Amino acid sequence: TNQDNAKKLAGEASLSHIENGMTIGLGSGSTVYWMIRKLGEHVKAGLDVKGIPSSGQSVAWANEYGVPITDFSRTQRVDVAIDGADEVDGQWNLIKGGGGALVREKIIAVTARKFVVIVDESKLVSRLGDFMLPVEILPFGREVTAGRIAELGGLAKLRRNDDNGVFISDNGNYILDCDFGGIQEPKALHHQLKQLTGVVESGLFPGMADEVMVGYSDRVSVLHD
Ligand code: DER
Repeated sequence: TNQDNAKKLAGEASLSHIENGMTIGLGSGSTVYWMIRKLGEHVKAGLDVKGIPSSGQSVAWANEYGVPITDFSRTQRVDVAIDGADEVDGQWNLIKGGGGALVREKIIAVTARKFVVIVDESKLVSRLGDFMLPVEILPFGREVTAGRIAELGGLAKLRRNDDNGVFISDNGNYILDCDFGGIQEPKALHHQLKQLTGVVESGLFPGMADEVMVGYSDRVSVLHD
């Protein structure tokens, strides 16, 4: 489809940020898929890079396409992190977490010297919030944590997986998908959420993207750098 092609174009274009010897933060999701797949081709052609994966999914793709993986016990330097997003607003604030990997994605993104976001055009919004806001929380006391989020104006729904069991993140936590309506002040809301006892991390990535590469059906444009 056009959207798949747009994701492929954006994913592959992001390799322009990758040089020999780099450690790459590997994000998660179907746009990152195309980046990892293309990166594997460059590794086969001799490129020397290592990836730090943000999810089991990105580990699997790195293995499938031949991208060597490393971890923070071996290096604490991430030259560039490349990841997708669910929404990008006009100030390049993001909502992430649709794939449930937001905590590790954010640890990688805040560590990286450069954070590059790859999206298809459908992710561009004038205001964040049409997409639910994923918030990772500790399982203990989830009901009272959801109550504290409700006091901030977010209607929280416990994420379940396909067989209706409770979704468990790679970190052993739960995810609440929260409906705050439109989010005018993403940075402020993120900090309010982070203060709540029981909240691990929010899917708001305010002002973190160094570059946003947007795929359209026939081209890629760099919206911010
Ligand atoms: O879960 C995430 O944050 C992913 O990056 C996700 O938001 C991107 O999804 P997509 O590339 O499959 O659209």
